[in-house]
Amino acid sequence: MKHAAIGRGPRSGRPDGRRWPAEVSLEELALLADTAGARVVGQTVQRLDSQHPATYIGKGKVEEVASQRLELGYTTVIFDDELTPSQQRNLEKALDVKVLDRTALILDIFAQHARTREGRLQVELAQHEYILPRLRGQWSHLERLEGRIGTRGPGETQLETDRRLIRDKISSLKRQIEQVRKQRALHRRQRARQGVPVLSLVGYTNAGKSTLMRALSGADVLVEDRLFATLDPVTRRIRLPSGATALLTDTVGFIQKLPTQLVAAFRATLEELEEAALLLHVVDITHPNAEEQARTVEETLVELGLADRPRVLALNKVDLLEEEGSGKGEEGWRTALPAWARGGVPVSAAKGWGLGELLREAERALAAER
Ligand SMILES: Nc1nc2c(ncn2[C@@H]2O[C@H](COP(=O)(O)OP(=O)(O)OP(=O)(O)O)[C@@H](O)[C@H]2O)c(=O)[nH]1
Ligand SMILES: [Mg+2]
Repeated sequence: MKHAAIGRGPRSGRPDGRRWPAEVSLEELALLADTAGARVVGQTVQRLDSQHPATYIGKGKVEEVASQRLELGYTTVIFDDELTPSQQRNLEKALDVKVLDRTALILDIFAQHARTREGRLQVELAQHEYILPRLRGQWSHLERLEGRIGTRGPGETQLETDRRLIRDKISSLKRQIEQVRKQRALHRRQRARQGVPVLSLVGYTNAGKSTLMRALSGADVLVEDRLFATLDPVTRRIRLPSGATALLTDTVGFIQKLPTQLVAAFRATLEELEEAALLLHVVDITHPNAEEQARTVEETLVELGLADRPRVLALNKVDLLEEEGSGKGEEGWRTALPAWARGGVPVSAAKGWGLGELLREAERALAAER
């Protein structure tokens, strides 16, 4: 599959548009496309004060993209934002290729990667909710959807039948997810009774949460240089420096412009964070947008109602800083840390550096909370 990616300029009216230059966000979209198995053959940005109601980008831009079709040979165009169903339809008509938005792309990645039953249920729900307003009796572009098994009701068109089937499916998925949530809530209460504090790893996708999970607990979790490697939560028992035990959980990473449908769908999983006595916020301190990523995570935590939770900032991948610092050693990169990150604990999950200090800091924060 070949993709062209399109982003909108910084005057986009989105609250995070200022901090995330369109080009940076577009690079991230390219990584997402790569994770989904596509090859990016071209990118373009248009600076607009507001999106075009019918086609998101302006008419001239649509023509420009259409005119590059032969040269680039793209088969799909991905927009770095959420498109309305009618914008998507109009663009597909005008460009005569499949048009996806950021939400559809992330949904696709999640569908490919979710392994556990509840993970799959949550993705399926988000997919069905995404597709419902976009249904128009033609091909539906998330093909995993179990098409038209349709026993058509009296006087129903195929489209109405499809809509009804999808609504039924959504209700059934919601019921199943509700059961999962109840089970999880029960487990949480049981664990809370045991009085073992839960430390939850949170952070931007690819920050190194699973690597840290591995380093701290020995858990054989998946680590990959890829966005959204982890979707299903994992919990392991660890020992704190004082000798006390704690539970450590690893879960799905956050990303800017995380589709609202996914936040809602992943509630059952993200609710695991509710029992966290402490959040270990993992930042890839070597990433050019580390600060924006950290802020996105903080904002997502606020949205999830976790603003008050004590947290420790783990500044991960400092081994890479040391390499860059060409032998100046620890002092070299310590002083190179940006001001916003000064309160954090420098660690290297890959090399096992700073883990003792991180856990000591975690215990201090836990004690202060009590
Ligand atoms: N150099 C270096 N690389 C690291 C370190 N920690 C993690 N990585 C690499 O960063 C990439 C992402 O690591 P993961 O542990 O999968 O990151 P994650 O936060 O769990 O990512 P998602 O589950 O995809 O959200 C992998 O290629 C890791 O090998 C570190 O301390 N140093
Ligand atoms: Mg992970």
